[in-house]
Amino acid sequence: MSNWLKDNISKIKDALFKTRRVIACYDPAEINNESININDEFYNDLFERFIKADIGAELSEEIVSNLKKQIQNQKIKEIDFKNKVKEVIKNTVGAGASSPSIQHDTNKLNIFLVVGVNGSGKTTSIGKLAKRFKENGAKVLIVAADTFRAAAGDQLLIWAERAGVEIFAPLEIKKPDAVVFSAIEKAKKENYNLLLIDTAGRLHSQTNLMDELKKIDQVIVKAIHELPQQYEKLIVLDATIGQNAITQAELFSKAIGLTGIVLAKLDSSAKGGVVLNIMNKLSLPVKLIGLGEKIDDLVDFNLDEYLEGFFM
Ligand SMILES: Nc1nc2c(ncn2[C@@H]2O[C@H](COP(=O)(O)OP(=O)(O)OP(=O)(O)O)[C@@H](O)[C@H]2O)c(=O)[nH]1
Ligand SMILES: [Mg+2]
Repeated sequence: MSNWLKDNISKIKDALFKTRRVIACYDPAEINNESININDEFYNDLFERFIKADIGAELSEEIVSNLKKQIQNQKIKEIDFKNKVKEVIKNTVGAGASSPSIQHDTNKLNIFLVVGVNGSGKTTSIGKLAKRFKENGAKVLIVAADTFRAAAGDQLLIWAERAGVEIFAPLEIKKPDAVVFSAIEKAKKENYNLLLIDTAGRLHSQTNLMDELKKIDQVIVKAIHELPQQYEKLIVLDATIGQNAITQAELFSKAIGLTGIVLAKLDSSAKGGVVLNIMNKLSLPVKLIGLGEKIDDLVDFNLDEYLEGFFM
């Protein structure tokens, strides 16, 4: 196993500590060769733990019922049981589990529009992405399209400085879609190849804000339709809110059509099972997970690594 992969898994394990404590029917600190007694009570308890971790009722039921079919013995070694659960989850979640990682194409203009409700982690995730893609050779421009809140630009500036990239935050332009239009013009002129667009933390119940978002989307589609381009519409969801994340993704998806999910704050959440629920319920890939507040705390989502951190 490469060092990079080892680092990743240990980060994910740390981040999923709280969720793991909810899930584990045994002492998570000890993986041992003891046998555990599998009976109906055990399965009921497991089901409740899945629910607490926000895997969702339907999916939890399906996983438990598939487990019952596969584990005939009353007694099974803990380690074998954990491996079985991982395998069953993987098979139950199925095709939605493959999440192509997020790339920037050096021969294209790459535009990542980042949306989500207040405080979900948009600005932080943009800072993290900026650093990562800069290191991969992209010419990155962070675009401050949250023109509603005065402090939003300051916070973005701090992240741009941390990542060592440029920021576009013209004070004279008041409309978010106009900021985005100008940013694309600037990108064309100055050969930026990755725009990371930060938007206001709009409450999905506020239709005027959703309308603003639609306008931004239209401006982008119009401005880039003849360019070689990659356009990603990413929603940042807060993993600590569990099930509500699904409703949010559905609403934003309806408004602008999303291409992927960034699940932030997995480290602060005891509801990390929501990843599985999201993959099962929405046909949207979880592309990235946020594992902390620091600039390197964002990794590509990989189901195997995640399940490793979830149970081990
Ligand atoms: N622990 C942890 N905290 C995070 C993560 N991502 C973001 N945060 C914290 O969540 C809070 C909100 O993050 P922001 O990036 O400001 O959220 P936002 O969506 O831009 O918020 P608005 O602009 O107000 O809508 C900050 O305190 C971040 O440090 C993460 O992956 N883990
Ligand atoms: Mg913000």
